[in-house]
Amino acid sequence: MGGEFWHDAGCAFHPVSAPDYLPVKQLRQMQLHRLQAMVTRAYDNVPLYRDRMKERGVKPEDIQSLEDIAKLPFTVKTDLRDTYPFGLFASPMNEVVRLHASSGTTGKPIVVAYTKEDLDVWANAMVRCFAACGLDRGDIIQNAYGYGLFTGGLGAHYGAEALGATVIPISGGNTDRQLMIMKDFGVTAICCTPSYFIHIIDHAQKVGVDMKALPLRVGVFGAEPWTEEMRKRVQEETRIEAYDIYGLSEIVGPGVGNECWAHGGLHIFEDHFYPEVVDLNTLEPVPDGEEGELVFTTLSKKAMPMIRYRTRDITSMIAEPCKCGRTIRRISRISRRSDDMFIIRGVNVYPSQIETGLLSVEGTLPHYLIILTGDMGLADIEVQVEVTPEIFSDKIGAMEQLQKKISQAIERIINIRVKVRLVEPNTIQRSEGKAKRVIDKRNK
Ligand code: DLL
Repeated sequence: MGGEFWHDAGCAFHPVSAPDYLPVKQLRQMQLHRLQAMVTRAYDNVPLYRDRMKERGVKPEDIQSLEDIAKLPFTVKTDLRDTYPFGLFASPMNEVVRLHASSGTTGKPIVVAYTKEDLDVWANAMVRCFAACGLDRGDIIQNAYGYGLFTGGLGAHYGAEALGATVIPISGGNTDRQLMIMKDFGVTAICCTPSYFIHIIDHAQKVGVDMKALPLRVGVFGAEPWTEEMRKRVQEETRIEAYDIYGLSEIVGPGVGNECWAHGGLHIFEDHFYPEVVDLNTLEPVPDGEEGELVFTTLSKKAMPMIRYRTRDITSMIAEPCKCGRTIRRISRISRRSDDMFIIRGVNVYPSQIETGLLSVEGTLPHYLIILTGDMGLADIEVQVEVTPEIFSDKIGAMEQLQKKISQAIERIINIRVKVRLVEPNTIQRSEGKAKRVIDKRNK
């Protein structure tokens, strides 16, 4: 990746990142103190937490070690819905300075709250993300995450400012203007969803902007799953080093974790967000290296503490120390959510597996849509894939061959045959934020 060089040159260390490198013993002590204070606060101020803890016969003073976290009840998304809008707040409204909400596909959104101190914690975590991406003062960061109720825009914005970089609050969309500003302002880093960046690359090709001629050198991509194959494509088409950033509204927004130059998983800013990985069925902790559901407990948040929040994201904890020297733990890249999964002829399938198969075939584009039809138990799956204009206008033979190759590549991964349909360029809807990859038309 070439990152090692400038790390050695000392550029990647930012003073705000000091907690990333704490001796582990000290880090654990800090986490325990913060956990105890947070649990007390949650118990005293949030009826849902108090009732759940009483049901389990746990009191705040029972938390004497980090392992005691297992005594605490889990929290799930429906708890936020059921207490809509402000039922999980632990601070009085006159201390809440910001609200965000996640759109959600059905019904009411979930609402999250921040005190002034919470915003500082968030900015701190985001500075550490940017520093891990090798960014600093002097960088010009184009922030194309959506501004508004979504946490991406403002989260990255205040982090970039706190870093001392120059931030361009462009938000998502208007790709022509994105490219113009990128070129004219000498942008060195872009923040957006990976799917939107792919769209930017496509558009640049169409309008004759040479991405490789731009000073753009870092991409901070997250808010949706993306694959190593996608990283390869992005890095081939541009001069960008692509970093994975992870987060979720319930915990803070972007900035819960980030890759460093070693690109070997995401470091979790665990002095603020305590991670556990639990078995999907038993909810018991799994050993390092084993996959399970990621669970977070916030350690510093005042307005809306989260106790053992079940993210639905699937990952594993990486036990080995990172080459970068950070002592905060890493999780493996999040390629899927437990609720993303669909079952086709008895086989569990995740959209990211389809992406991996598809992009392993040369000549494909990362524009695809998975369409599920039929009855729940006997569903059919069709993958629509956009092809380049050259291939599309070519003889039928080339199309057929490509179709077969893609179908075989996907089958090698998921062990079942899927129908692949090649579609004309620009027919699959582009996203400015999170891409929609699956259309579920199954009879329920
Ligand atoms: O997506 C916050 C965010 C903004 C993260 C910008 C990164 C960059 P939500 O809208 O609440 O918050 O969605 C959170 O998105 O539980 C994951 O399923 C997914 N997700 C976020 N980052 C990644 C990532 C923001 N790097 C949900 N890889 C999470 C895979 C991701 N999935």
